[in-house]
Amino acid sequence: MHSSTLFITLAAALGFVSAAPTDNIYNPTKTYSSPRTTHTVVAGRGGRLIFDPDNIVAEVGSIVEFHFTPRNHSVVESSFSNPCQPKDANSFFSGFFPVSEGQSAEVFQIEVKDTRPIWFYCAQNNGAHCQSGMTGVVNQNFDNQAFSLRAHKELAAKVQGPSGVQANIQGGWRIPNPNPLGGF
Ligand SMILES: [Cu+2]
Repeated sequence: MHSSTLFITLAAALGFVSAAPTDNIYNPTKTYSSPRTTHTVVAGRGGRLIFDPDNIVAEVGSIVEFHFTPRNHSVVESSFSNPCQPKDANSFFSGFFPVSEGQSAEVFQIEVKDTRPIWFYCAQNNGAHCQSGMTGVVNQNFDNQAFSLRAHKELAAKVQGPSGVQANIQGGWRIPNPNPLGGF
């Protein structure tokens, strides 16, 4: 064992130093050592009940940024097998974005924290958006078609009753659109 490592190990064992804080909280004001990739998703593009794209491949550490076009869309994290409902109490929720034309002044960003699939839907019940096709996934398991986005959409189409929402906006960052002139 290297002597400095031994010292740290001994010091830690004796309570002289605490474990280094883990940096797993996104801080937009912080400078990261490498640029973060941002994947843009448009909710309701062309007036359709879709996320475009709805099947996203994103590396760990990248950002998925949702933009919202007319109607009153949202995005909520769900699970493969229980579409149109939040996965759990910690599932991200963007809130709703009433938009009459163009796109929302704010966007909702989430961070891809690991390689597991992230399922999501729009919780707008006026028009049954989730059941009508507003579902999507980040990092689908392409090796197992039993858990494909297509299979998820088939499950979602069968959901009876309203889609679930969260009580609060959470699990991401609702911020002014960083590229308002991007257009769609
Ligand atoms: Cu919607």
